[in-house]
Amino acid sequence: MISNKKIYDLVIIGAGFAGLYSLYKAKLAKLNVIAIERASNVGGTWYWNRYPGARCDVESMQYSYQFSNELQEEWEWTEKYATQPEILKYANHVADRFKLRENIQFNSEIKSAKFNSDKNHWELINNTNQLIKTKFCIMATGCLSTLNKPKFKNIESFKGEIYHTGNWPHHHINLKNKKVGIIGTGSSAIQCIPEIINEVEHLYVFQRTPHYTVPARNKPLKYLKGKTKKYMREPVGYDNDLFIEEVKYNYSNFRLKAQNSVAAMALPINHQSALNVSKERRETVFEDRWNKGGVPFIAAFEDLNFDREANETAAKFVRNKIKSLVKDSHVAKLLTPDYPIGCKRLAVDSNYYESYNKPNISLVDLKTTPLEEFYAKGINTSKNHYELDIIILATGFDAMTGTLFNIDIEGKNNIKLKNKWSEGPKNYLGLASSGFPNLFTISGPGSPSVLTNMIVSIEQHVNWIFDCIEYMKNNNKNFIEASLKAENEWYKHNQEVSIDHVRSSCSSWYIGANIKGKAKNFMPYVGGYSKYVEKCDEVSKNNYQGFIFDVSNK
Ligand code: N01
Repeated sequence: MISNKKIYDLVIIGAGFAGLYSLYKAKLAKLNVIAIERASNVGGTWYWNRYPGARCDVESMQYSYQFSNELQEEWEWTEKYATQPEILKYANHVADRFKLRENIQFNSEIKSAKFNSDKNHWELINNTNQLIKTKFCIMATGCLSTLNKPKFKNIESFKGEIYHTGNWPHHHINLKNKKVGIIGTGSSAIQCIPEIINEVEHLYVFQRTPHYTVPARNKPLKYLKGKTKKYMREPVGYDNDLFIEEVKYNYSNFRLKAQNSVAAMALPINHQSALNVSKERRETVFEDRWNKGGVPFIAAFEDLNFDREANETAAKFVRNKIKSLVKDSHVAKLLTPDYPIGCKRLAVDSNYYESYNKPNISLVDLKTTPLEEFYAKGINTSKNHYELDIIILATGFDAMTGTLFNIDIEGKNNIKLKNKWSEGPKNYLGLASSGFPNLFTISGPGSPSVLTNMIVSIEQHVNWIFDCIEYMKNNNKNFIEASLKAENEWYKHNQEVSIDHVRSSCSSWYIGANIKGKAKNFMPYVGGYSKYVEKCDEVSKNNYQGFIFDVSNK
């Protein structure tokens, strides 16, 4: 399908949610477009992350596109939090409904993208050495799409099976009667452990740092299905009692609430300070949020993300919950984090802590007994040998920049993106980087991205990019890139807003701390989604202030 003769108007790299919507917009704009996808089908992160228990922790009624009213009216989610298979089915439905597949080249991985300054276009090369030329390039490559595979000593000597949660096989993995080890206790492991514990003979959880998690309280969604509607209530977000028809009836208002929020998500926010209420009141609020479930726990009080003392009240509440839920007090202690809650991304679970009360689970504390090496039959820590049939790496991702760096991206004057960003990802609004004309990143570092409901953020980015391309067409502009000044200021602002935020108060993938040798900078924009959108809109209204058009490409 790829043509190496023509020069495309646009090449989109990736066919996850960002790639699919970009493709939809490109076809609407009648651009000569192709999307290149390394997988054999659409879905991006939901194509790869098919480990047992994988599901989204943003409500399905919000974790879905809003660009097509018909689409959001006709699609029927079945659970409050959709499972990975259901989300993948949705991505496939979108691809079919809008006839997007005809413009996607599957099983094709872009290896390099170089700007040809003589010919003024991008030249991309894929894994089969095909050359693709294009005027514009959209990196819809995802933020969590390159695996973090730590170099464990002697890993190759292990004779059993090894799987990574982020690249789970498409076939069924039989865990019955198997001794299984799982390394890592982040969101992926927290979802996976309660699922596989019921199957395995024994599960060894190798934990370096405990993670905070709150119960999801997932449930099937309720449909009126022709039953008489008593009244149509206004959805706040994360309401447990609403019928789907009520949400759909009020969908535009509901979506507006997300648009005006910090995390692009409608959820109940309490504007009180945790420190300005009585201890009893505070506990009641936390208890209520804990019982309702999900990420609104961290919005129980307005200052949990900014004030360490306020944060500590929420952290203490969860620590007490761990103590009450996990029967073995030593295990409970090991599972208890000592850093601020919400620093590492708050996980949402179904029976995670309860899993540790089962007889066939052992928690291995890597802090006191470090993992030394793999061997033919399993894992050696400094204290024990663990004989295992299967090892699951739930060790996360080289987030936000990993996939961009895996592609050899070279802009004007032979500048490589990897070199330019060696001390941290510098760009303007997370959308474009100086020296890389007509190359856009979707939900890249420098944008709210992973701190928000990703689908809302993706749609906002894609809309902005296509408005920009339209503006360029109408104003006879051929090239756009961020100005160095604007990108330096944005980067500075990005770092400033993160300094006092709880998210930058511990070591996490947000700051690249999980990857050896990676620059330590807070990558996503933590200033809030609605403020960010205001800034993007202001920039476009002011003829793309901070961007420069048609400067020499040499
Ligand atoms: O990865 P993580 P994840 N030796 O990086 C440990 C999204 N997501 O895949 O904390 C031993 O959070 C590491 O330990 P430590 C979500 O945004 C969303 O779980 O570095 N252990 C940690 O425990 C999430 O934040 C959903 O000390 C090692 C774990 O591996 C992001 O994906 C569901 C190690 C990695 O945790 C990543 O989550 C799932 C080593 N050498 C994921 N290296 C939704 O619900 C790493 N670890 C939407």
